[in-house]
Amino acid sequence: MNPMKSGGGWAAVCYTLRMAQRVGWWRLWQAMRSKNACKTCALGMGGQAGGMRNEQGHWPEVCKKSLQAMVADMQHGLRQEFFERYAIAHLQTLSPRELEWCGRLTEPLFAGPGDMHFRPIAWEEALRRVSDQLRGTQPDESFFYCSGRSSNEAGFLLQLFARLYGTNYVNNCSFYCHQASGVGLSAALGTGTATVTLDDIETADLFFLIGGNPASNHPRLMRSLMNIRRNGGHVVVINPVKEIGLVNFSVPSDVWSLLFGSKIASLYVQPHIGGDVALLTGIAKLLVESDAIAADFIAKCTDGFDAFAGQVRATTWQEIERNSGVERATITRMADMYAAARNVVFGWTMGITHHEHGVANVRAIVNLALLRGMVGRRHAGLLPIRGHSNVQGIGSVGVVPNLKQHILDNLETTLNVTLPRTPGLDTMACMEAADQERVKSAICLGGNLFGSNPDAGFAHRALGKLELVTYLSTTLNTGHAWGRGRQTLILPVLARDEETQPTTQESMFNFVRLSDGGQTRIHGPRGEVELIAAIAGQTLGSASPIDWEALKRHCNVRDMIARVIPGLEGLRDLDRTGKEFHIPNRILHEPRFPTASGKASFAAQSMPELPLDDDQLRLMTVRSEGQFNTVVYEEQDIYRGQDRRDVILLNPADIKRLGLQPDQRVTVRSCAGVMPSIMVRPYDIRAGNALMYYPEANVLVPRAIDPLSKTPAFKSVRVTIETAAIAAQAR
Ligand SMILES: Nc1nc2c(c(=O)[nH]1)N[C@H]1C(S)=C(S)[C@@H](COP(=O)(O)OP(=O)(O)OC[C@H]3O[C@@H](n4cnc5c(=O)[nH]c(N)nc54)[C@H](O)[C@@H]3O)O[C@H]1N2
Ligand SMILES: Nc1nc2c(c(=O)[nH]1)N[C@H]1C(S)=C(S)[C@@H](COP(=O)(O)OP(=O)(O)OC[C@H]3O[C@@H](n4cnc5c(=O)[nH]c(N)nc54)[C@H](O)[C@@H]3O)O[C@H]1N2
Ligand SMILES: [Mo]
Repeated sequence: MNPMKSGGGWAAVCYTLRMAQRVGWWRLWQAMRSKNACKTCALGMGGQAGGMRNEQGHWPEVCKKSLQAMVADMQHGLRQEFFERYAIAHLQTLSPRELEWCGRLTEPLFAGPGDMHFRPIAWEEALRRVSDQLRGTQPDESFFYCSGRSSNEAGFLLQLFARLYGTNYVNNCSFYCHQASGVGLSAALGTGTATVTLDDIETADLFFLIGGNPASNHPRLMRSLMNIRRNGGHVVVINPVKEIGLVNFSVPSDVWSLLFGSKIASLYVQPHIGGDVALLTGIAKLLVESDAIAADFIAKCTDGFDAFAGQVRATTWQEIERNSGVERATITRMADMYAAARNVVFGWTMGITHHEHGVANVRAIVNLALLRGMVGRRHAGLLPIRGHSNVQGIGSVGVVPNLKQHILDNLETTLNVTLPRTPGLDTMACMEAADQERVKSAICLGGNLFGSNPDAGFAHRALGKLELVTYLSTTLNTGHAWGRGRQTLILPVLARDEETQPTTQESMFNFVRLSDGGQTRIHGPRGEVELIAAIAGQTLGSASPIDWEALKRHCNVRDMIARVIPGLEGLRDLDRTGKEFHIPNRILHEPRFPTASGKASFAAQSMPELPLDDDQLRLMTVRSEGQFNTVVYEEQDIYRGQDRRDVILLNPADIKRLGLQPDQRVTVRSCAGVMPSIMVRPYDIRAGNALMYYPEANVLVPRAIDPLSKTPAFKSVRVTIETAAIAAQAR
């Protein structure tokens, strides 16, 4: 089947066969079947129901990314000779893909100032180096970053350690991801996560999919979208790019769909990058002006409607069409579909959050949902489609700069300790503090802070000023090569399905999963919890009010979480009962909202001004099908038909207007950086906009952030394109 006609399908099946060949069929089958939450996106597969099973119990649910992640973890261990042979300068020449496939990290590694190579050191020395650094500096001279793949137990322990050590400089990758969703939803509804369950989605008759590409990034959500269409419902896609898998997708676990493909989008609308507020305001305007609104619900359950409606009425069609790039006729079609639907779910991803107006985008979605009473009942609601498999859990257990007051109080009374009250710092603020030499060390639990950061040149410089950067990682990544401090430590850790004790994770539907762990595949790495407890014990010493040895046992950590984090009480008996659970009071099936007034709020949003000069384009930086964030598994992007990553995708009209040719090499420039030798490729993207691949394109992304969520505008970079001819003219 031509991959350009349909996403998923045979390509995914063939890939699975190839991967199985690589590590052995039986080993891979066993690994995929084990009772562990899936490691990739936050849809929440696996756990006690057994691998490859979703929250509705459907089997087999498998996607390429979960296989890739599994196969990468099943690699051989890196040998000592590797680091003797290859200098850091050599590691810097390797691509993210090459680094990932070097093998698993097995020994602690260290590089000091002037060292040309990482060298293996003993665990004892490694632990001593971290604790000496922390003991020799003030608490607010260190920050703690956590990615979203670690367990609840590890995340909780990391933030507990940081706070007992004395700092609130604790954050997670959500600041570069869905923070705008958390901030926007909390302000509007009093809760920052999904209001729906997986069942609600499939019983909806209209799904708005805004700014996301789940065909590649959340493939198992595609079954739900397919089911909505099969039941006679509709899917409206809002995306500047025509993502082929959102037009037609072959769900590999469904025979009919695999053979013939499934239509996904009923209507595909391509606004300008950043044009969503305008587009959604247009839909709201039509509904308000034709009175197609849930007047009763609005009167009883919401506030702020009048100001919102006033602003929407006052906004002109000219402004809406110019700002969104979408014609009134199309917006009218969308409004008609919305008005005709009974149960509507709104799902969104990074196309919404990666903007300086990310929170405004989220509030615009909530406004639209409230207009027709689509929040606070079954079969309808709001779904921020989360990224990392446990990013939501990491936030729930407190890996955030500013803990909620009641959690802070609980921690203090339960543990009989006093915790710092100084304001915490978000991720970008920590990076800026590093650059200004206000902090001296960083501890990173997973992730790749260098690779995920905007302005790669800045990230390299800022991390380079730190006295010590400590990474707890499973495999090598560009951060180890380019995100080094004056001294750098890499501590190898186990993946969740290798842990000797169970761990827990939380899905985007607020469902807490228990992962059994598994057998040691590889000798050397340590469990994350064990390691954090060891560092904490050694740093805080015998004066610490906490028995860190006891906390090396995961069940003791779960018990502590259950005592201090409201909603996670179910963790206490989880080991005994195996009973996974929904966190209470998050799914909103009743029109009562956990705000002070019990009501949900509308908030008028002004349309962001996004000016472009004639020779400029607006660039989004996105994922390909063959990567998971900064980890690139394959160079090609089969869905977008690209065989390489050093490309810029442009509308054919822009290629012509700018006097370019397909496959021509150009230089792409922004205010943050320059990327030479990038290949021009035509693509179905709204004219005036461009697409490049993250993480490479982070060279071009400036550090501008949304003031409310502190999230960088990864999807909105003003760039110009230079050809050799232009460069010669300039000379
Ligand atoms: N295979 C794979 N799966 C993943 C990941 C991965 O890297 N690889 N990463 C995980 C993580 S951490 C996350 S956060 C998610 C990310 O999942 P997505 O958000 O789907 O990922 P992105 O590639 O960032 O793509 C965003 C989509 O938004 C569109 N877009 C860009 N700008 C705009 C805009 O202004 N408006 C609108 N309406 N759309 C826009 C793009 O065209 C693109 O289709 O995926 C998770 N799952
Ligand atoms: N330009 C641009 N930049 C972006 C984005 C974008 O769309 N465009 N997206 C942003 C988003 S949404 C996100 S979430 C961030 C991602 O930012 P991060 O979460 O910081 O980065 P990842 O690439 O997911 O981290 C991968 C590394 O985690 C380690 N790892 C894997 N499994 C485990 C484990 O079980 N335990 C531990 N301790 N380590 C493990 C491996 O060493 C691997 O190399 O990037 C952001 N940056
Ligand atoms: Mo993310």
